[in-house]
Amino acid sequence: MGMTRRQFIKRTAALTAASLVGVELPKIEKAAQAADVEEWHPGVCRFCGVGCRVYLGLKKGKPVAIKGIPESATNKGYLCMKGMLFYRIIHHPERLTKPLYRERKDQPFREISWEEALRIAARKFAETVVKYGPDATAYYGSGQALTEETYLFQKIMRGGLGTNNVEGNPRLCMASAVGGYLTSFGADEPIGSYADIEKAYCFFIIGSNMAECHPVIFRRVMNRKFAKPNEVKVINADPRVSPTSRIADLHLQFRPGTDLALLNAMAYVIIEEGLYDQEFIQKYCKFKIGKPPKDVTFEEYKEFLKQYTPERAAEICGGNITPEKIRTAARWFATSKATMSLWTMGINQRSRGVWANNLIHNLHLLTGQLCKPGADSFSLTGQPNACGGVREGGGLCHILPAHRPVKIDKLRHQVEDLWGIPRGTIPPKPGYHTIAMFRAVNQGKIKALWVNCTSPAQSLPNCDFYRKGLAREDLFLVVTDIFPTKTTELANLVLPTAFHFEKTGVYGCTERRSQLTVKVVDPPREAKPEVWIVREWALRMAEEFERLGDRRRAENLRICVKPFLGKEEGYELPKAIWEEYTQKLTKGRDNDLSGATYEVLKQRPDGVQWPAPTKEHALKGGTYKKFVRGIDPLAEEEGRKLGISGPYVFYGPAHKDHKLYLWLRPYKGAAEEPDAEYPFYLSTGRVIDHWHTSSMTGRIPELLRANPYAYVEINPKDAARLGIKPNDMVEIETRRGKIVLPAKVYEGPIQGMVFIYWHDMAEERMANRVTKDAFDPGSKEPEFKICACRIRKVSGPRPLKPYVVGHKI
Ligand SMILES: Nc1nc2c(c(=O)[nH]1)N[C@H]1C(S)=C(S)[C@@H](COP(=O)(O)OP(=O)(O)OC[C@H]3O[C@@H](n4cnc5c(=O)[nH]c(N)nc54)[C@H](O)[C@@H]3O)O[C@H]1N2
Ligand SMILES: Nc1nc2c(c(=O)[nH]1)N[C@H]1C(S)=C(S)[C@@H](COP(=O)(O)OP(=O)(O)OC[C@H]3O[C@@H](n4cnc5c(=O)[nH]c(N)nc54)[C@H](O)[C@@H]3O)O[C@H]1N2
Ligand code: SF4
Ligand SMILES: [Mo]
Repeated sequence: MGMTRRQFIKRTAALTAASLVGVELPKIEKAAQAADVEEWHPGVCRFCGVGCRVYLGLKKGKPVAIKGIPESATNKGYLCMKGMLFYRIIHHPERLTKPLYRERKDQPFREISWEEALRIAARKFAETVVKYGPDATAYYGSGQALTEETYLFQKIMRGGLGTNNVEGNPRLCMASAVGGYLTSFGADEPIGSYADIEKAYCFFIIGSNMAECHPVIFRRVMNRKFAKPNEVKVINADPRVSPTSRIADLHLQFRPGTDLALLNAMAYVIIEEGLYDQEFIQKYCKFKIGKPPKDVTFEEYKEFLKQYTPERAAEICGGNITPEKIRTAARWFATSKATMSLWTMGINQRSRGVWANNLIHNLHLLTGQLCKPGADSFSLTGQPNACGGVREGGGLCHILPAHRPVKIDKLRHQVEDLWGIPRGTIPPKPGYHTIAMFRAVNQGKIKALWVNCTSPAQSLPNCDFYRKGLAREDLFLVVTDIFPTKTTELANLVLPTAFHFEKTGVYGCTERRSQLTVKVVDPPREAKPEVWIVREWALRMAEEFERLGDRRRAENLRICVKPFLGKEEGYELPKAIWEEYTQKLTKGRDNDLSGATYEVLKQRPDGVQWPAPTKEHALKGGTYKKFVRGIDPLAEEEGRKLGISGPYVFYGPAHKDHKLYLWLRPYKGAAEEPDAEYPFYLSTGRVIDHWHTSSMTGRIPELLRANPYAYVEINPKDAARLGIKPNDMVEIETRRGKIVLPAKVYEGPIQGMVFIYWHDMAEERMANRVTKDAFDPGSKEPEFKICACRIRKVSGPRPLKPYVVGHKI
């Protein structure tokens, strides 16, 4: 018997909802069974920072399905559609499979051999160093590269060439979270784990659309809420109603950027109503202001907060914010048995991103909602390996591997000694941060740039401006990717790389967890793992430096690659790199992973959470909660050494006094606020089925179909005023440029704000052609979330052509 119409609607609704919250769709599960999978191989998902564990299913050696691993600590078997479908990328017909080269950017590419390609890259980089100095070269990498890849690239740039021009897209993403953790806790990365979700009683979700961007973790939050609907409270703070808001008991909707006032007002209420934890504050906290930081007293902090009474904050915030809502949020936060904050780009991608992070941490410090089960100030990481590879592996211009600031002599010398290169090789000055790096490209100061596993031509704010620099004829641009992109369009040399499961390596997800994915299929044709590419490039650079008379660099390069010579690239080479990084570099640091060898990671497929200083501790899974004695071996050791009593020891490397800092941070608006000329806030973000530039998800029909092109979300009141109806074409104009997209009219964004997703690769809809490249002065993270625009209805047909499939180089 067929379905009745009602049953059909119900089922369709259930499937749509399922896709939004990351439930395994029964249809796809059946497809996997129907595919007659012969072998299942464990690994981790290629996409977001949740770090779901997956099995890749092979039939006759070909990938045919992916399913979740039920006993996994991260995803408990659940996956979202992106996770289920990324096996399609493995043998995708549009993969790059041959090195491509052109001398000039106005020429067509021609296929060349690997030997030629490596020689050209080596010669161009070596000549640039000799002629213009090492800082005329740069590496720009990714939170999606494996840890082994980021580590080796930065080792060659720093130890071999002698430059700290090592950056990556986590600057666009996590830098403000890093800044927040370092200044508040003295140590990067969250204290707790996902396991806290099932123990939390209040979720404070701010500036995060978890339902679409961390769907499987959102599912765990949702399960927790539904299991105890009255006891567990969910607060969602976002200028936009998003799919995440659906489970909120309280939705706080305000003008973009004003959450700094909201957070201070919550602190005000917590103090005024006596909801703070005096003992926790006295024992563990200090109050700080300014730069350089000055100590202040609790009384001074109270005085400072008087500017942010709930009444005053409600005025600043606008939207649906009332003093009573602020009080309710503060009470729930402070009085719940355990409160967990979760945030992402709505907080980080702001010109006051670090401050916003500090203000969230403040609430946890005031209330002691930290370190106990279910309580944590937990930043969600976007990319699968932004934490493991870039934050920990030394992938930013100011940090060396294992959380060592470049400018601290002792730590820099440690790295030089461990690598066996002369002291003084790594310069003490940090390199260019991302925006500075691409500005330097525009100014012709960088002459040779290697872009790996990211597409800055599309993902940088104000990208038209930076594409001018990337297009310069005097810039030699190498791009390693698996597909043609907006960035390969501007390259001289395009090198095809192996994809996930076509190579071996580790991803470290949001909760300090490192998980190994072992190679199970060969890369297509001539595509190669990056670790092989870097090693071979470095060896040839050594020869070039020799030829150019720079013996010192030739020698340093040889020393840097020596431990990796002769190793087979599919497994032995990454293993040797991981061993060097963990055994030598992380040993004795707060992210000690020396117990987590490949053997251990294979025995513990769930991976290991650092600190894991011994094999024994690693085999137990590592550390679920940092700083807690009895759980964290480093807390135990530090506590004993320093004679600190009590349950917690805050040994964060950046705070020598073992204290946590509460910061006095005022409300400040965005770098570009709406005005008479550009009266709307423009914000940009994501949808569930696409990934960033959509170079990958745009090539998977099931994912593309739901969102074939970007649209602009407009509040119905604004739309009515401007005569805009659903699906009308709307021009968005900022001081940078114009794009045209179809309208989606609904009660999502607050009045006066429009929101677009930035995945679309079509020139006429590319979001970053209009965003602003203002950045946080502390973290240098760009303010993707806020700029000013004007909008108007324009005539013209809807775009019916999806944007990626068929995109050729
Ligand atoms: N499906 C999918 N998932 C992904 C990704 C993807 O591309 N696609 N990318 C991954 C990566 S790298 C990242 S960084 C994460 C991003 O994950 P999220 O940060 O959750 O996603 P976004 O859509 O960028 O922005 C989140 C929210 O910030 C809100 N926001 C805008 N301005 C403000 C403000 O002033 N204050 C507050 N409080 N909120 C504001 C927006 O309304 C939006 O709902 O997602 C990861 N997961
Ligand atoms: N307007 C706006 N812009 C934003 C943001 C926003 O919210 N709004 N968010 C920012 C954030 S948080 C982020 S993280 C960035 C992300 O921006 P990008 O990093 O530029 O975007 P991706 O599409 O993830 O790029 C990854 C590239 O790596 C390639 N690739 C995949 N697998 C491999 C591999 O194994 N090896 C190599 N070498 N390449 C591979 C893919 O084909 C793709 O081209 O964008 C930022 N840009
Ligand atoms: S939630 Fe993230 S890690 Fe999990 S399957 Fe989806 S994209 Fe992959
Ligand atoms: Mo990100």
